[in-house]
Amino acid sequence: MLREALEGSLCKPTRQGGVRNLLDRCPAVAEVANSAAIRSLVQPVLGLRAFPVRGILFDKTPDANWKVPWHQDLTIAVQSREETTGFGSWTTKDGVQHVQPPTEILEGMLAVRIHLDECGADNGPVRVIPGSHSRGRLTAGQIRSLRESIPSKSCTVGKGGVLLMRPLLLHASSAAASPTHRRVVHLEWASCGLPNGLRWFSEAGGS
Ligand SMILES: O=C(O)CCC(=O)C(=O)O
Repeated sequence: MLREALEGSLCKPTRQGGVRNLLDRCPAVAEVANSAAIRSLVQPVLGLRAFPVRGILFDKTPDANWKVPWHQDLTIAVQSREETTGFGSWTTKDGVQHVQPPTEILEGMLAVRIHLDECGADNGPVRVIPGSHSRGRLTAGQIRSLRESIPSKSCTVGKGGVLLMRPLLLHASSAAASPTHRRVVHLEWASCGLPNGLRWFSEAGGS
C-alpha cells in the first residue's frame, strides 16, 4: 500500500532524492504512521502519548545518489515562527518553518525508518556511532573524537524492515555503490507539545 501510494505525484521523489512533509502530502503515510504496528514499536520507547510529527521520503537513485556527512538531526518542523527561549537557527525548507529546539525535546523523539527497498552494504545504508545519542548535542570536536574512538555500525535493512533511531544518534550515509532505489519512509515521533504557542508542523495528535 505504501509503495503504491508513494508513486502518486505529490509523493514522488524529486531529483534531489526525497520528499518532505509526507504526513500532509500523502494520506497513506499518515495512516501507516498511526497504525497499530508502528505504534507498537514507538510506544515502548516514548510512551503511550507519543505522536508522529514529520515524514520524509529518502531515495537514492542513479540520478540522485547523495551522501550525508556525520551529523545529528537537530531540526524540527513547526507551523510558524514564534521567538522562544531555547529555540534557534530558524530556516525554511519547502515553505515550512524549521527550528532547532532545546536538547530535551530532541531527547524525547524517535525516528522510525521504514525500508521500502532492500538496503544492503552497496545501497548507501545509514552508518551510526552506537551510544552517541546519549551524549546530548555534540560539538564538531566531540563528533570528531567520537568517530575516532568508537567504531561505526552500518545499518543494513531488508525490504520491508524498520530501523528505529534517536535523532541525536550520530549518523552519516554514503552514496550507493550500486544505485537502484533505496526508498526509506522516515517518520519522526515526539512525546511532548511545544511551548509558547509553537506547534509541530504535522499535528497528528500533538500540540
Ligand atoms: O537516509 C539516509 O541515508 C540519511 C538520512 C539522514 O541523514 C537523516 O535522516 O538525517
